Amino acid sequence: MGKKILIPIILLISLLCTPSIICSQSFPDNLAGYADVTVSDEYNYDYSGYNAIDRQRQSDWAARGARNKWILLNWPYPINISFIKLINRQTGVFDPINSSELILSDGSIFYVGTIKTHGRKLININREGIFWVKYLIHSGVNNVGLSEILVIGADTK
Ligand SMILES: [Ca+2]
Repeated sequence: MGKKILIPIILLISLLCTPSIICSQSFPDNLAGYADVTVSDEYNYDYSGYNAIDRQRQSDWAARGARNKWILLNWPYPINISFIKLINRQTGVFDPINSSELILSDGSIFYVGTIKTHGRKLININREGIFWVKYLIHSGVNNVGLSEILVIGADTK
Protein backbone atom coordinates (compact mmCIF):
# COMPACT_ATOMS: atom_id res chain seq x y z
CA MET A 1 0.00 0.00 0.00
CA GLY A 2 1.46 3.39 -1.02
CA LYS A 3 1.95 6.28 1.37
CA LYS A 4 -0.69 8.35 -0.46
CA ILE A 5 -3.35 5.82 0.49
CA LEU A 6 -1.99 4.91 3.90
CA ILE A 7 -1.93 8.43 5.37
CA PRO A 8 -5.67 9.17 4.80
CA ILE A 9 -6.48 5.78 6.36
CA ILE A 10 -4.42 6.60 9.45
CA LEU A 11 -6.14 10.00 9.70
CA LEU A 12 -9.54 8.34 9.38
CA ILE A 13 -8.71 5.84 12.12
CA SER A 14 -7.54 8.72 14.34
CA LEU A 15 -10.84 10.53 13.81
CA LEU A 16 -12.83 7.41 14.60
CA CYS A 17 -10.74 6.63 17.66
CA THR A 18 -13.27 7.15 20.41
CA PRO A 19 -13.92 4.71 23.24
CA SER A 20 -17.26 3.65 21.83
CA ILE A 21 -16.04 2.88 18.34
CA ILE A 22 -12.89 0.96 17.49
CA CYS A 23 -10.11 1.83 19.92
CA SER A 24 -9.44 0.44 23.35
CA GLN A 25 -8.80 3.37 25.65
CA SER A 26 -7.85 1.18 28.58
CA PHE A 27 -4.33 0.53 27.26
CA PRO A 28 -2.97 3.89 26.03
CA ASP A 29 0.41 3.81 24.28
CA ASN A 30 0.80 0.09 24.90
CA LEU A 31 3.54 -1.10 22.54
CA ALA A 32 3.26 -4.78 23.46
CA GLY A 33 0.79 -5.41 20.65
CA TYR A 34 3.44 -4.51 18.04
CA ALA A 35 5.87 -7.15 19.28
CA ASP A 36 6.48 -10.73 18.24
CA VAL A 37 5.85 -12.97 21.22
CA THR A 38 7.65 -16.17 22.18
CA VAL A 39 7.29 -18.07 25.44
CA SER A 40 9.08 -20.86 27.27
CA ASP A 41 6.00 -23.06 26.82
CA GLU A 42 2.22 -23.02 26.87
CA TYR A 43 -0.08 -25.05 29.11
CA ASN A 44 -2.15 -25.76 26.00
CA TYR A 45 -3.57 -23.94 22.99
CA ASP A 46 -6.03 -22.00 25.15
CA TYR A 47 -3.15 -20.40 27.10
CA SER A 48 -0.93 -19.18 24.27
CA GLY A 49 1.74 -16.51 24.67
CA TYR A 50 -0.28 -14.18 22.48
CA ASN A 51 -2.90 -13.98 25.24
CA ALA A 52 -0.47 -11.84 27.24
CA ILE A 53 -0.62 -9.03 24.65
CA ASP A 54 -4.18 -9.31 23.36
CA ARG A 55 -5.54 -6.54 25.63
CA GLN A 56 -8.06 -8.93 27.13
CA ARG A 57 -7.84 -9.31 30.89
CA GLN A 58 -9.70 -12.62 30.86
CA SER A 59 -7.26 -14.39 28.54
CA ASP A 60 -4.03 -15.69 30.06
CA TRP A 61 -0.73 -16.99 28.90
CA ALA A 62 0.01 -19.92 31.20
CA ALA A 63 3.01 -22.21 31.21
CA ARG A 64 3.02 -25.81 32.35
CA GLY A 65 4.67 -25.54 35.73
CA ALA A 66 6.23 -22.70 37.66
CA ARG A 67 10.02 -22.74 37.38
CA ASN A 68 12.15 -20.85 34.83
CA LYS A 69 9.23 -19.76 32.66
CA TRP A 70 9.55 -16.72 30.39
CA ILE A 71 7.88 -14.52 27.82
CA LEU A 72 9.91 -12.57 25.26
CA LEU A 73 8.66 -9.57 23.29
CA ASN A 74 10.63 -8.59 20.17
CA TRP A 75 10.10 -5.40 18.19
CA PRO A 76 11.30 -4.92 14.59
CA TYR A 77 12.52 -1.41 15.55
CA PRO A 78 13.90 0.17 18.75
CA ILE A 79 11.34 1.53 21.19
CA ASN A 80 11.50 3.87 24.16
CA ILE A 81 9.90 2.48 27.30
CA SER A 82 8.51 4.51 30.15
CA PHE A 83 7.21 1.69 32.31
CA ILE A 84 6.00 -1.90 32.15
CA LYS A 85 2.86 -3.18 33.83
CA LEU A 86 2.60 -6.87 34.59
CA ILE A 87 -0.84 -8.34 35.30
CA ASN A 88 -0.79 -11.83 36.74
CA ARG A 89 -3.12 -14.55 35.53
CA GLN A 90 -6.83 -13.83 35.90
CA THR A 91 -8.33 -17.21 35.01
CA GLY A 92 -6.37 -19.30 37.50
CA VAL A 93 -7.31 -19.92 41.11
CA PHE A 94 -3.86 -19.84 42.71
CA ASP A 95 -0.84 -19.10 40.51
CA PRO A 96 1.33 -16.60 42.41
CA ILE A 97 4.73 -15.59 41.06
CA ASN A 98 7.33 -15.75 43.81
CA SER A 99 10.49 -14.58 42.08
CA SER A 100 10.85 -12.78 38.74
CA GLU A 101 12.71 -10.11 36.78
CA LEU A 102 12.62 -8.12 33.56
CA ILE A 103 15.63 -8.26 31.25
CA LEU A 104 16.04 -5.67 28.45
CA SER A 105 18.03 -5.84 25.22
CA ASP A 106 20.43 -3.15 26.48
CA GLY A 107 21.52 -5.48 29.28
CA SER A 108 19.57 -3.81 32.08
CA ILE A 109 17.76 -5.97 34.61
CA PHE A 110 14.80 -4.89 36.74
CA TYR A 111 13.87 -6.88 39.82
CA VAL A 112 10.14 -7.62 39.90
CA GLY A 113 9.93 -10.20 42.67
CA THR A 114 6.49 -11.44 43.65
CA ILE A 115 3.12 -10.89 42.02
CA LYS A 116 0.24 -12.40 43.93
CA THR A 117 -2.62 -14.31 42.30
CA HIS A 118 -4.76 -11.88 40.25
CA GLY A 119 -2.28 -9.15 41.24
CA ARG A 120 -0.26 -6.66 39.22
CA LYS A 121 2.98 -4.74 39.38
CA LEU A 122 4.22 -1.54 37.78
CA ILE A 123 7.93 -1.27 37.02
CA ASN A 124 9.53 2.06 36.05
CA ILE A 125 11.88 1.49 33.12
CA ASN A 126 12.85 4.79 31.42
CA ARG A 127 15.08 3.26 28.77
CA GLU A 128 15.53 4.15 25.08
CA GLY A 129 16.40 2.11 22.01
CA ILE A 130 15.08 -1.21 23.32
CA PHE A 131 14.58 -4.10 20.87
CA TRP A 132 13.37 -6.79 23.22
CA VAL A 133 12.03 -7.37 26.73
CA LYS A 134 12.10 -10.70 28.52
CA TYR A 135 10.06 -11.37 31.64
CA LEU A 136 11.65 -14.28 33.46
CA ILE A 137 9.75 -16.09 36.21
CA HIS A 138 12.24 -17.95 38.35
CA SER A 139 9.66 -19.58 40.59
CA GLY A 140 5.98 -19.61 41.48
CA VAL A 141 3.13 -21.98 42.26
CA ASN A 142 1.09 -24.25 39.96
CA ASN A 143 1.11 -22.91 36.37
CA VAL A 144 2.52 -19.41 36.17
CA GLY A 145 1.89 -16.91 33.39
CA LEU A 146 0.39 -13.49 32.73
CA SER A 147 -2.93 -11.99 31.80
CA GLU A 148 -1.17 -9.01 30.21
CA ILE A 149 2.21 -7.40 29.85
CA LEU A 150 1.81 -3.72 29.01
CA VAL A 151 4.84 -1.90 27.62
CA ILE A 152 4.13 1.80 27.85
CA GLY A 153 6.16 3.94 25.47
CA ALA A 154 7.96 7.18 26.10
CA ASP A 155 8.36 10.15 23.76
CA THR A 156 11.73 10.66 22.13
CA LYS A 157 13.68 13.49 23.76
CA1 LIG B 1 -4.82 -11.21 27.95
